[in-house]
Amino acid sequence: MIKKNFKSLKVLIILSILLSTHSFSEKLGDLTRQKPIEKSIIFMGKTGENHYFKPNTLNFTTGKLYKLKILNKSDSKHYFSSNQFSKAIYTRKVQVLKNDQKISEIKGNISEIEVFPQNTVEWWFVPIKTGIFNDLMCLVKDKISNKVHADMGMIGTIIID
Ligand SMILES: [Cu+2]
Repeated sequence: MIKKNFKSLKVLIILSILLSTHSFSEKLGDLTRQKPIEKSIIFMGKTGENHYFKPNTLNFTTGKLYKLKILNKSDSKHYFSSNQFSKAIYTRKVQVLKNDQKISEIKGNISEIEVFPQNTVEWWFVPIKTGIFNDLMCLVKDKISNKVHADMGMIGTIIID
């Protein structure tokens, strides 16, 4: 009789542990209100010579909140444009900065962002889908070479795992 009670107590303990971890994993709350992980991408290059993303590969993980700083340190305007990436994330907001001060917040779905020379924009988002996206590019036309920036090297890859 005592042995049997011990056995059922064991089963009860194991069950309660399983149930508590199960309910914990279902209560992640508001994913857009986590502490953001900061990442940066810089628009580089010189009109007539080259244009590129630094780095040209970005890595993210689903379910985490990211603050991606997009900095334009070149002499031309550029686009951060990846159709596949924009469909694999949930955007919390885009913040526009001026002299390191916030001057605007944009909310809603964002498909691409253009940043003008010497300016910075922050894209706050949570990746919701995994994938390797090779369509990061800028299609602005170079005023001297007449080629689009993507053909002059401004392409990149975004990996979400
Ligand atoms: Cu460009």
